Amino acid sequence: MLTIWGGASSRSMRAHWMAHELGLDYEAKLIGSRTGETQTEAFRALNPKEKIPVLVDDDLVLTESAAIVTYLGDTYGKDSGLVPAPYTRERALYNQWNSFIQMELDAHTLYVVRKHRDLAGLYGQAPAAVSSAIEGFHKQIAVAEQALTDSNFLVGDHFTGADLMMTTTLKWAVAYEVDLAPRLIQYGTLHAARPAYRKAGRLNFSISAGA
Ligand SMILES: N[C@@H](CCC(=O)N[C@@H](CS)C(=O)NCC(=O)O)C(=O)O
Repeated sequence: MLTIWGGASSRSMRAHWMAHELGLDYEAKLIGSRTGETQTEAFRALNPKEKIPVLVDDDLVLTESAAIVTYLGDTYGKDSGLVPAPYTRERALYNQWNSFIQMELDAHTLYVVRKHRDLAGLYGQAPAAVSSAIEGFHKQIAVAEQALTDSNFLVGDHFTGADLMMTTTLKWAVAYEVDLAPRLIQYGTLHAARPAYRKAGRLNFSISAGA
């Protein structure tokens, strides 16, 4: 039995979206960030980082949204094309995009805006860090825009987990009122029209994050 813990965030959306792409039967434990639910003894036993999402697959406990997306594709979607086969150039490019998204578009930039602007009450105000994070996001996302000039896909000729990761990140940027180039809006809109995105979104965002 598969379980995905977490809801109401772009990171938990990644896990739910991939599970829906694969048509997996799983239990959704929709706990929200900053609700105290990531600090319970039961949840801390799964993830002492106190963060969502978490995937539990039998005796495997996996954290980190990109790792979850890739694991689900590798394990339950070998023929789906959602995650390129290991030991291929496509897999190397897939890994490159996912590392880039996690570090350059998420942790170093959007998450800094989140912490020091939207959650300044918790993490402290840091206007200079916020403006340099937004500037950094624009610089880095321009690379993705360039790569998507003639293609709707980051890797190869079809939708993969890298497009899933990128789309959730672009939606997050829009929610933060970070301006995006029209090409990126178009790309995000295209992939967000996938039925699995819509179904996962209804589930993931059926709860609210804490204040
Ligand atoms: N690098 C991690 C980041 C996970 C993360 O920071 N999750 C936030 C929500 S988006 C969280 O769980 N915060 C805990 C809390 O605020 O209670 C991933 O991509 O999964």
